[in-house]
Amino acid sequence: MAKPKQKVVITCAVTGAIHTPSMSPHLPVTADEIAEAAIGAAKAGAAVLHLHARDPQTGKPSQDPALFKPFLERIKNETDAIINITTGGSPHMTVEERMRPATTFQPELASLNMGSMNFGLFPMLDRFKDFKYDWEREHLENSRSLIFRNTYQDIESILTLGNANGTRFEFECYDISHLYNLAHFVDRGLVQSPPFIQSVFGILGGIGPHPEDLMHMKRTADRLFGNDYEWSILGAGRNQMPLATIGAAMGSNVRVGLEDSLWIGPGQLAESNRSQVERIRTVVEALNLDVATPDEARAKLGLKG
Ligand code: KMH
Ligand code: ZN
Repeated sequence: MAKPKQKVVITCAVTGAIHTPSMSPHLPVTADEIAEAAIGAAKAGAAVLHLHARDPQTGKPSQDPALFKPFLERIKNETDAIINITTGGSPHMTVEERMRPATTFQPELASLNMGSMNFGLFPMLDRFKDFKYDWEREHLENSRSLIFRNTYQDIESILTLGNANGTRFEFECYDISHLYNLAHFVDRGLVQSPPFIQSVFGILGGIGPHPEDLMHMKRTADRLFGNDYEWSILGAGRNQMPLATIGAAMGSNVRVGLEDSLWIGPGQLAESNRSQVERIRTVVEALNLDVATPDEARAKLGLKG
């Protein structure tokens, strides 16, 4: 009998807190723009929508729940996609600030960053020179001296919040040590199986984007978690599509979206989140794999629904 085809969960990270409005006219900023981008991504095949909010006037990242509410309502009304709310916010924010929207809305899924690290955004200053708002340049410049703080206590606070609310996690692992941190929390019984591991490649401060880096992450995850984890690949910037393609061919789920890359091809800005979802969907189907529906993704990730 033919083996059932693997169902690949596509996550779309719609706007994030890394890129700034002057970098691309296509980056969603207002609640309507975020809702439309998310709904378009879901229609194209994204089962999971990873969501941040921004100040509608300046595009500055914000964790104010009042800014999440209008787009969450629209997305819930118009799609069946899984809502994944950030607890990473921006590396410039305190952990208390970062937890506010997940505390308020108790989503099915929330991100959880698995270690403290340098988070170097300043190399983008080589490419982007003209900024409409002062905060955009400061956001990149200040990354020379900030730590993206995720202490054991911070991680435990977010895990405790999720466990109380039935929220499960997209465990963002930017380096090998983050997998060991996750294994530590699994051993302590604070993480339910299977953990959904979002392995992040190509952020300055984390593991690089070479295929050998991807292999090392996978081998380490296999050794620590056996078959009992769901793996997903996130490549930053130009690494997005190549690494998602390698990962999908090796059995991973994939994440795309303008949070992680503004591009659809060399030197070519993506005009929408949807276009990146469509591109990776084509790749997944060309690999003779199926794209998971939201309900199939819920079953794979063990979500509350
Ligand atoms: N921008 C990604 C590399 C979060 O929201 O928790 C990391 C991220 C963090 O998605
Ligand atoms: Zn994010």
